[in-house]
Amino acid sequence: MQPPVHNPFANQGLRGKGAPPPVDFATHFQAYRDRVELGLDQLVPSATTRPARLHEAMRYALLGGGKRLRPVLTLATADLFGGGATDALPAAVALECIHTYSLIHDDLPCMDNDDLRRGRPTTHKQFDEATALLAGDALLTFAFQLVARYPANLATALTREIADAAGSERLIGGQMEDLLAEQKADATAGELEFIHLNKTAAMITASLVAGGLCSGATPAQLDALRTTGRHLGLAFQIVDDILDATADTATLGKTAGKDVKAGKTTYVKLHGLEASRRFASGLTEAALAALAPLPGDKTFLTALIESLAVRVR
Ligand code: GRG
Repeated sequence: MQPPVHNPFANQGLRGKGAPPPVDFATHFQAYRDRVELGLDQLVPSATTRPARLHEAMRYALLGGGKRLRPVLTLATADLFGGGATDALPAAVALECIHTYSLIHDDLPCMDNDDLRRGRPTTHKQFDEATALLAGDALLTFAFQLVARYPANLATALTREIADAAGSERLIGGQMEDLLAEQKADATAGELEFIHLNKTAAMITASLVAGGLCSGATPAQLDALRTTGRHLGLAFQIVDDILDATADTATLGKTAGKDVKAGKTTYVKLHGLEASRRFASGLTEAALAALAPLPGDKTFLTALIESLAVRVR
């Protein structure tokens, strides 16, 4: 029998019915992040679970920093619809597990071959390639073990949404086209949009929709979340391209300037810095417009979406 969905946060005040206390954005964001960190720590198997080396590597990759954007989007969206009896935390943790698996695999020598992630050695540098590969596989699989603990209808809906986002036509498909695009001198704007919509926006969209599903959002509200995610995801990736071209490695916690060095087609290469900044700003506005008709207090989500357009890492 599956263990019930555990909620270690029942008395922390940021979930369930009732408006969150009127706190400033940074405090609110940190409170969500603290819930995510605790959820990751408690829900993911301990480092001593056999085989310890595998679980150590999973936890090394997961618990070593990161903005936690996707799980925070899930929790904040669930709260938008009033939270309720279902805890969105396991879904949020599942999304971070899949995101982290994709980072581990992206950093491998056969893909981006990177030494630095989240300000620390990449998982294959800290452990070894085979362990990193397996840790990524295990995180992807664990995400669905977590989702399977929800009641059947919700588990099915979450599985469909998250598996679609992470699958061969979205996250993995975007990564495949990204690798193929690297082999030619110039990708077109259309190819670039396909890559970013799938490699980046799909998981961001699934994070929003998962929060809506946990809180019983209607099909129309889920559609609004999908539109928000599409615009937000594209804006996020354009800002990522801008940061790769303009920020330094220490600030980013990952190798800066890689796209330029690899001659990779990015928004910055195709359109220039100024136009890229305008695109990111226009897409941020579009994300906010799609969010606007949804019920609930949107102060936090609005501020989060706005903050991503001006982020520095
Ligand atoms: C290997 C299937 C597979 C996919 C890899 C995640 C990814 C796809 C590639 C990493 C490179 C990249 C630029 C991806 C686009 C999405 C993105 C900007 C990821 C980084 O997300 P952040 O900034 O990272 O939220 P943190 O570390 O803060 O969680």
